[in-house]
Amino acid sequence: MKNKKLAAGIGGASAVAAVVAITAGTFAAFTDEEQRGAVATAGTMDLKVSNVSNTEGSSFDKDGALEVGPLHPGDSSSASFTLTNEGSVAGGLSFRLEQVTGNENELTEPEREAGDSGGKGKGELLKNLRITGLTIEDEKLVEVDGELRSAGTLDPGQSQTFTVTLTVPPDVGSKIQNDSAGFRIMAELNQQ
Ligand SMILES: [Ca+2]
Ligand SMILES: [Ca+2]
Repeated sequence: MKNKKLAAGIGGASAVAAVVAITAGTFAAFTDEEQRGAVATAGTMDLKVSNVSNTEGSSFDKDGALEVGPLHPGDSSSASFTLTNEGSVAGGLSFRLEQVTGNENELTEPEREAGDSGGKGKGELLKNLRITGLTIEDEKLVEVDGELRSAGTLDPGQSQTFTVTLTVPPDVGSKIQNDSAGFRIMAELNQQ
């Protein structure tokens, strides 16, 4: 009886989960430490990332950060990837954007003419960049930083492809010209 109670307590406090950062092919999707818990209860949780691709204006670096820019006003760039539940039980999928950063980079002449003074700011792209996808519908990137977004259920063996699109509003002007922004997409599968 005692053991049963203990097991239930552990299950409630830390559900079994698999967490991965989306990264590009050659670097392979690295799996978070949290997957250690994968055998804690009946069934396993395993989340695989594949088919990672980007359109012009964005790329995944080796640390799993999606780097965006340079982009023109009105431009957009997309990244796609496929997630597969390779575990033995269904899981609730959710996404979280982490380590959202921006860079001014080297100030160009048009940026200067548009009134950009450079300095140690984070650049104007980060402030203006909008994101759609992963259950986010055209919101400012900085406003969804760190939020956990639920994306439904993934059954064992099931694959689903996701696309995230970053858009620069057409009216931002030249201040964003040489700026870049980046963030990590974390995908999490939790036993339900
Ligand atoms: Ca600036
Ligand atoms: Ca700038």
